[in-house]
Amino acid sequence: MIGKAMQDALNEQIKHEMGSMYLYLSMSAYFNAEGMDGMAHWMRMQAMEEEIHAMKFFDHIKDRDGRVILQALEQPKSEWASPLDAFKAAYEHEQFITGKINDLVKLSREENDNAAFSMLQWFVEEQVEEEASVSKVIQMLKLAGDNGYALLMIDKELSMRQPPAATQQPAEGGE
Ligand code: OFO
Repeated sequence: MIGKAMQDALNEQIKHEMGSMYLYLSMSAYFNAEGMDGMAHWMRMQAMEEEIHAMKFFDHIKDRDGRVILQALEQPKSEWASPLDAFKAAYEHEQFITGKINDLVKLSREENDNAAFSMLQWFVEEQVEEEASVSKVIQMLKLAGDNGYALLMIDKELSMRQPPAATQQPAEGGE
């Protein structure tokens, strides 16, 4: 069974992951409004990935006979100055989330919670990828600058992003 301190911390992390989902969905809506449908698609795929992250924490609590308590989400920002500004904000947000994952790893060590520690290693790796993928887009946007044609090329490339693989979970009790 999961301990109270870890349960509370993971419930908090569900909020952060759903907060990420909400933020990226808001960025997706912003890009749609700006006519950047490829960037909007990229952010929508990212939002789907964040929901999967939240559900990994949800299932970890559930599978260890803990209790999931969902928390209120804040209204995300809805406007950014430019595509670069939005992706920079996404990068900063991912650094914030990396800090939260590191805090959870620290707690798992303090609590001698090997199950949580093991589960969190996936997130440690994932955060490296999360930061790298946003950073790559920032680099491209910096190179493009105000060049409209280059921005449209980036938009086209980001429209190719595939949906996350783990979008299907087996039904409760089934395989
Ligand atoms: Fe869940 O990794 Fe981004 O926030």
